[in-house]
Amino acid sequence: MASIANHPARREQAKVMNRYDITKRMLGLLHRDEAVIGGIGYSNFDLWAASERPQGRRQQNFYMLGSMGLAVPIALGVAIAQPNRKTIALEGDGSILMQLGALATVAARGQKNLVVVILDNGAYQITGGQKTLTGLGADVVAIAQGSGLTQSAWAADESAFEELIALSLKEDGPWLIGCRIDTDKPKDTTERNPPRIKDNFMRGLGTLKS
Ligand SMILES: Cc1ncc(C[n+]2csc(CCOP(=O)(O)OP(=O)(O)O)c2C)c(N)n1
Repeated sequence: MASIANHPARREQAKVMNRYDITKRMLGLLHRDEAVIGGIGYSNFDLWAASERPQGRRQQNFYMLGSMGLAVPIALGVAIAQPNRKTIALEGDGSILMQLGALATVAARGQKNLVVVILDNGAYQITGGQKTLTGLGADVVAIAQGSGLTQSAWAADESAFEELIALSLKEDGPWLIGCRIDTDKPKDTTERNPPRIKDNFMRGLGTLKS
């Protein structure tokens, strides 16, 4: 039976995967108009690149262009406002390290419809590849577990990632899935138009009618 307990809790046990590939795999598993929040950095570039979906479903994506560490807080707000919609935050390791308190907040709320995916390349890649602390011993899954997010694990490989995403969409969260990724360039660049991103997202969630 699929269970979080079958997935590793330590970063060294996770295969280094490709951000675009796993983003595409994740989108392929969405089925009920889930909202996806892409954090600053290349997380949202590859979300943009991988989101050529039919029926305008790109509109259910939000792309954070300005500040680090906001994918989880924004996703939490969406999840609270629309409790019947699963909401996924895609966040880089550098960005989540700036906002660790958000993990304990999500845990304390027990936000059932929230899934956090950490894309850990050990670098602030978009600003030049400076090293982050995850390459020096910080383990975001261990930090998440210590913050009270008991349903946290590393994706050992691509098929384990798909299994974890499917599990997180089916069962109550909150969930946190750690993914080690390489430093390949993203496949596209997110459109730099924050008002349009915001309006499209609100239309996708049904909160803006025009
Ligand atoms: C509060 C804040 N500090 C610094 C920056 C500059 N900055 C933008 S993205 C980024 C790196 C993001 O790293 P990570 O989240 O690991 O994503 P990656 O670039 O590796 O995809 C930095 C330092 C910023 N936008 N906001």
